[in-house]
Amino acid sequence: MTVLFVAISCGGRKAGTATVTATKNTEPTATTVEFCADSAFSFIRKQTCFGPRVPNTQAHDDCSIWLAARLASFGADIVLQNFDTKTFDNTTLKCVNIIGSYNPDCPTRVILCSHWDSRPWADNDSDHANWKKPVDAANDGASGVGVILEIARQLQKKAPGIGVDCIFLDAEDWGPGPDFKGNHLETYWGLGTQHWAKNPHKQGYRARYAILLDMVGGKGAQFAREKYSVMYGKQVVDKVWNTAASLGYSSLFKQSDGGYITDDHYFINTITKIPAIDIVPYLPKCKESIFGPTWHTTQDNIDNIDKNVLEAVGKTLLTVIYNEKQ
Ligand code: AHN
Ligand code: ZN
Repeated sequence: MTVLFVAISCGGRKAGTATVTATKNTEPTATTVEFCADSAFSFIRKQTCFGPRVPNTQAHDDCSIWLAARLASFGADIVLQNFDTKTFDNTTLKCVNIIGSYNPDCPTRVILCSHWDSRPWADNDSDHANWKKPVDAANDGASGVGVILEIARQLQKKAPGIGVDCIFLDAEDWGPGPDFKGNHLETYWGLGTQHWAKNPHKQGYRARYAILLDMVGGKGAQFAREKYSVMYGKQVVDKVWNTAASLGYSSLFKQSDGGYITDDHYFINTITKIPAIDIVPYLPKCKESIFGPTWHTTQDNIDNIDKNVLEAVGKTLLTVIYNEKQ
């Protein structure tokens, strides 16, 4: 019987000793879960130091190698998914989705994902002269990746009871801007996710749910219950928002409705049917954008990242993961 127990467990706790399981019923809390915001911040700064990670550039190439190496250094099993994709403006992009797995053989899995590419144009900038410049994308790209990398570092120190897949998705942000005259299609966004969803990195891949982190480091960020997330994964939204509240983060994770956001989670939901939610800012009173003042501007740089926001998101998600049982 011990063999069966070992076969269905994913590691993290020692098999076979009744005393261990009996004393393991304390739920993780903000004080027991470790997440270093300085570390997450340094992972964000490192990405921005490559320059804008726009597909088909050297910075994009260099950063992809660093991300895969970093994830591997934290003990994840790595799959690199290389692919070409075509944008709304008929550009062919050479792309890579980067997947790092913990407890790879465990059938019960959770996905943490974020796009890692940078938008090629700062076309929401108040200064028109900046509209053709690329975005540093400290928040819109690097922040989610930085938080996930720090979570990965913690997962190596303390294994979760389930499988976790960290997925860095490419080519999210090459959607049409305000000058575009044609039909706005949702499929112009999230090109890397659409590729992964149609070609999962493992045959027959399934997960319990997916959590997307998009722009999780901006000063003044607030996260409302995004509407596609509620539509497809209400229980996951409840779990994450309730966990955040239990840790004292209800001023960031608001119990109010956001909008419908076309983002990577939309394609995970519609293509794979894995329930996927989006942690994305919703600031309806912000004059520049509902995503915050730096969205698709030259101001989306490391100076506008708030470590307290990184910490709230990181601790919430690590707590959710450590509470997950098979
Ligand atoms: C739209 O603006 C339609 N979707 C936002 C998706 C996005 C862009 N996330 C980050 N950058
Ligand atoms: Zn963007």
